[in-house]
Amino acid sequence: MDLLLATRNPNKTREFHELLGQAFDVIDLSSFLEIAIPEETGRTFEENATLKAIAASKKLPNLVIADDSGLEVDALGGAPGIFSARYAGENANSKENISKLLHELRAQNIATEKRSARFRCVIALAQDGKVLGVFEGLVEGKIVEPPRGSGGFGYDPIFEPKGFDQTFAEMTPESKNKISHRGQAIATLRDALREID
Ligand code: ITT
Repeated sequence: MDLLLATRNPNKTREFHELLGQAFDVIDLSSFLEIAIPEETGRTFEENATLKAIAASKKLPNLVIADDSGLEVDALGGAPGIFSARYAGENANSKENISKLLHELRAQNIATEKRSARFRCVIALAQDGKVLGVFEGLVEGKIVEPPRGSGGFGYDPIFEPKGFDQTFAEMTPESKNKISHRGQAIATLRDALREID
C-alpha cells in the first residue's frame, strides 16, 4: 500500500519505515518540495496532525498520514507538549531543546523522582481533504540528567521509559519501536489500514 507521510522530519520517516515494514511504501514530503506544511496553529496534537494531513491530501491524491508528537513533562504542566519541536525557539535543534528543558527543571528545583513525563504521538489519516481516522499512542517514563545515548532523535537522550534502565537514545531502534508512542499509534493505524485495503 502507498502512503504519503506529511512530514519534513527524516527521523519520523525512518521510524515509519521501520515500523510499517515492507507491506507499505512510505514516501514523505522531501519528494514534494513544492507542498508546504501548514503552520501548526492547533491547540492539541490531534488538531495539528489533522491540519497537516488534510493540507497534503488536498494537494495530492495519495492516502496521507501525518504525525504530531511531543514530550509532556508533568512538573512543567505538560510542557513542551505541542511545542516540543520549537521549545527553545523557532529553529532550535534537539540539543538546545534538551538544554532548555533541563534548565527549567533545575530552575524550578524539580527533584529527580518528580520528573515523570510521557511521549505522545497522534497520527491523522486523510484523503481528498477528509480525515479518515486519528490514532494515538503514548509511553510513560521520566526525564534523566545528564543525557545518555546517541541513537534516536529529539528528546530521546533524556527520556527513560518506565520499567527500563536505558534511555530511548541508548536502545536499539527495534527496542524503542516496540514500546514507543509512535509504535503504538502505528499499531492502531495498521489495523485501520487493513480495513481500507
Ligand atoms: P513535521 O511537523 O514536519 O512532521 P516536526 O519535527 O516539526 O516535523 P512535530 O511538530 O510533531 O514534528 O514535533 C515533534 C517533536 O517532538 C520532534 O521534533 C521532537 O523534538 C519531539 N519528538 C517526537 N517524537 C519523538 C521521539 O520519538 N523521540 C524524541 N523526540 C521526539
